[in-house]
Amino acid sequence: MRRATSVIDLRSDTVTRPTAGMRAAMATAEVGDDVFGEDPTVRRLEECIAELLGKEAALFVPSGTMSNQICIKVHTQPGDELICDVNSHVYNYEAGGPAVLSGVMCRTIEGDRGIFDVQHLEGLVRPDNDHLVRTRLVCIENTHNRGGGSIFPLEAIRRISNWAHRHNLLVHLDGARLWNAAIATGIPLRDWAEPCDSVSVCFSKGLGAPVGSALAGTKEFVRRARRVRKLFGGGMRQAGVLAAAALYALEHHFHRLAEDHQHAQILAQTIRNTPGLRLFPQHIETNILYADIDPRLGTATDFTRALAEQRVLVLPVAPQRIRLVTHLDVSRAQAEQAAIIIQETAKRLALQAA
Ligand code: TLP
Repeated sequence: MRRATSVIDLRSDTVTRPTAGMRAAMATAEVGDDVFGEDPTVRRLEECIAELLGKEAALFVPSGTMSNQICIKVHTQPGDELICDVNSHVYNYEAGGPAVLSGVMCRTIEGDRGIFDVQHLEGLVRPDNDHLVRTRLVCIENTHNRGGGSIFPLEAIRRISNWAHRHNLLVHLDGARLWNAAIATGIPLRDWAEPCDSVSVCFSKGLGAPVGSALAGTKEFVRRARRVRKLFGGGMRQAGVLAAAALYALEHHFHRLAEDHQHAQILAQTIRNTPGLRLFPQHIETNILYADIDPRLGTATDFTRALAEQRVLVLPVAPQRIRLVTHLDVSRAQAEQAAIIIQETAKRLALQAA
C-alpha cells in the first residue's frame, strides 16, 4: 500500500499553521490594549474588514462561533426565534449558543445543500400574539459547510433580504468562508455582504491565520457587539499580534484560494471514479467535499482509520460519511497523492470484503 510521504491533513481548513512570513508579521506587529481601543493593528484590521465588506464598522473577535453568537445576541431578545437551514453551523456546531447565550429558539428549514429561498420562508413569520415567540432573524451560511462548500446564490440572498426586511426581520450572514465564495464566483465580498444586516468572516479557515474572526455591520450594531464581546469574555488585550496574522492572510492568502478549489476538484474527480465511494454533493464548488462510504467497505470510522494508516487524515461526520477539506497546507502534489491513496484504500477494503 502506498503511504503519503508526509501527513496530508484534509480534516478541516482550520488545521493550517502560520507560515514563516505570517509569524514574522506577528512578531513585529505594533500593539496596544484593545479593550481600551488602543491596538493600532486591530484597528487597521477592523477598518480593512469594514471597507472590504462595505459596512460602517467591524469588530475583531476570537472565533467564528463567538462572532455568530454575538450577532445573534445583538439582533434579538430572549424569547425570539431565528430561522436557519437545518444543517447550518449556528444550529449544529455552536453548542446550542442561540438558546444558551441569547434565549433564542431556532426554527429550521430544509434547504438544498444549505441553500434556501423565499418560498421556504413564506408563512414562517409568527403573528403578533401573546402565545407565540417573536420571529426576528434569518441566518444564511455562505459557503455552506455541511452543504459541501456550496455557494448561496447572490440573487437568492437578495430575495431573502427583501422578504425579511419587508417582515421586519434582520439577516445575518455566517461568512466563515465568504472568501471562498468571492474567489469562486468573482463576485466581490461587499456585494455578498450588502443585503445582510450583519456579516461574520473567519481568518482561521482557508486564509490560514491561527486565530480570529470579525463581524461587520452599522456603527451602532458594532458598538453594541463590542459590549457583548466583553460579556462573552472575548475582549482581548494586545490582540495586534493576531490581527497582524489576519492582515497578512488577507494580503497573501486570499487570491490563492482558487488553488484549494482546484485541488478539491482533483479529489472530487477521483472519488467520482471510485466504486464504493459516492461524492456529496455531485458538483463541488469550493474547497469542501464529502464522500459516502458503501457499508460493504465498513463505516466512515473504519475508512478514516485505514486512510490514517496511509497518512491521509479525513473527518468522519456521520456513520457512513467523511469530510475532506483542501487548504493552504495541502499542495497540488499532495492532493493528487491523497486522491490515489483514497482510491487504493477503497479498492483494498472492497477486496477484503469480497
Ligand atoms: N467550522 C469547523 C467546525 O466547527 C465544524 C470546521 O472544521 O469546518 N461557521 C462556519 C460555517 C464554520 O464552518 C465554522 C467552523 C464556524 C462558523 C465557527 O468557527 P470557529 O471554529 O472559529 O468558532
